[in-house]
Amino acid sequence: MRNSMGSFALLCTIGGTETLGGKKIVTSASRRAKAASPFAPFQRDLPLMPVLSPVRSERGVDVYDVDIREGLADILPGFQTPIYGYEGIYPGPTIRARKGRAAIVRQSNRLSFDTNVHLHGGYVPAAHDGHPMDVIKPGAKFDYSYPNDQDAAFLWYHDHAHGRTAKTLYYGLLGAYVLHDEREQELDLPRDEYDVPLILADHAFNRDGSFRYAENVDLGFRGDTILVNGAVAPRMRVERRIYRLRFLNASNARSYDLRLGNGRAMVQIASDGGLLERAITRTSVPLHPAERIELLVDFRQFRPGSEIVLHNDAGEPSTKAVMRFDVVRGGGVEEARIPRGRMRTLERLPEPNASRRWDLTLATASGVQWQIAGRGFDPTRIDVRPRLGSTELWQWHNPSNRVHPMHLHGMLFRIVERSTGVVHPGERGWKDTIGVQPGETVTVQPWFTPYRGKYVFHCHALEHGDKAMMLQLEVVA
Ligand SMILES: [Cu+2]
Repeated sequence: MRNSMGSFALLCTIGGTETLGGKKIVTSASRRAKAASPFAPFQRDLPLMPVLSPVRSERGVDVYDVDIREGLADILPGFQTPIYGYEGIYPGPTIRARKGRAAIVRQSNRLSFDTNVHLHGGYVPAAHDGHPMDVIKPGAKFDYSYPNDQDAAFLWYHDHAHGRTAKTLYYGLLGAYVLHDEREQELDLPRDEYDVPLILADHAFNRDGSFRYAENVDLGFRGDTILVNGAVAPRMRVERRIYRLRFLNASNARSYDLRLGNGRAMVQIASDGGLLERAITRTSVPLHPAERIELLVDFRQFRPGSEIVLHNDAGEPSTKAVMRFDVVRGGGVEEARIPRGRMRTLERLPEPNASRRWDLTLATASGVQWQIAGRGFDPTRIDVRPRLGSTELWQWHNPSNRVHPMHLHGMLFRIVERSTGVVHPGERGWKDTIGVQPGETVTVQPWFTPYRGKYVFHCHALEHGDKAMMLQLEVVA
C-alpha cells in the first residue's frame, strides 16, 4: 500500500451536505493483503464505457435520458469507490452521435447540490452550453439540445457548475461524446471495437478505497495513481489490426507526455476539433487537461504475445505507466487503413479584427485566486463582445510557473504562434483547449461562430477555473 492510503480523511463534502465518502463500504482488504498491490499496473483489463442508447428517436432527433447520481465504482479489487456519475457510473456512458442528426440529452439531477452539463468542444447554442451560472437544481431536469452540425470530433461532457468542478469532475461527473461523420467513413478509419475512447485521470485513494482529494489551488490536484477508463493503469488486449485510440485528459490539473515503449510510431489523425489536414507520425504526444488527441496505432507490426507499454514521460515514478497493449493474433481482414493523403481541408478564417490583439496575462495575485488579464470571473460582467462570424487574435501570456490549459466554450480556435517555438503540425487543426507553458505566450485565433450569446473561456486546470480564472464573452450580431 502506498503512503497515500494512510489517510482516512474524507474531503469530498460539497456544500456541506453530502457524505459520499461516509457510505458503508464492504471490503475484503485483509483477504487480499498478500495479493499484488492494487496499484500495480497492468493487473486489470481495460474497461469500456457502455454506449448510451436513445430512449426514443423522433423526427431525426435522438433523445437520451440520463440520471446524475451517486454510485459505486469497482476500481480497486475488494473495494467500492463512492462516486458521482452520469447514470451512476465512472466514467459516464459514452454518447455516439452523428453529424446532421441532432440529439437531446435530458439530464435529471438526483444529487443534493446544483449541477449542469457542458458539452466540451461542441457547437452548442448558449442556452444549452452549460454556462457556469445555468444550473440544474436538485430534483430538477434539463433537456440539453445538441445540433451535432459540426465535423466529427471527440467531445466530452462534464459538470460545469461554478466553483465546484474540481471536486465534481474528480468524483466522476464526466463522459465521452463521440461525434461521427461521413468523411471519416470515406477515410476507412478503424471503427466499432477498433475505435476506443481512453479517458485518463490521476487519482489518490484513502485506505477504505474512497477517492482522496486535497485542494491545492496553486498546483491543482495531483494524484499518485493513473486511471484509464476508471481502472488503474490497465492492460488492453489488441488484435494485430489498426486501432483508433481517442485520448482524453480528464485529469484535474495533470499534463501527460505519452510515448509508446521503444519509441514506436503513433499516427496522429485528429485534435480537439476533429481531423487534421494530414496524418502525422509522432513518437511522443503532450496532452494537457481537457485536450483530446486521436492516434492510430498499427499493431500488425507486433508479434502475438508482445506487450507494449504506453508511458507518461511527464510522470513521477508511480504515474509513469499509463496502460499496456497485449497483442493477440486475432482474425479477419483489415479493412481500415492509415490515411496517406489529405484528410480534410481546414476552413479559411476571416481576417482577424485588426483593432485588437488582446493580451491575456495568466497570473495569480494572491496564490488562492487566479486571474486572466487582471480579472477574476464575474458573471455580471461581459469581458468581450465579438461579432458573430468574426475572428480576433488573443495572446495567452503565462508569466506564472504553472501550465494553464485555456479553453473556450461553444466555438473553436486555431493556434497562430507559440513564443517557445514553431506550432507543431499536430496542433494546427481545430482546437478548443491549449496548454500554455510557464513563460510562454501563445497566440490563438478564435472564430466566433456559429451562435450568438454568452459563453465563457477559462483555465481547465479545474482548481484554477473554480478560483476564478474565467472570463465571459457575448457573441453579438
Ligand atoms: Cu490555470
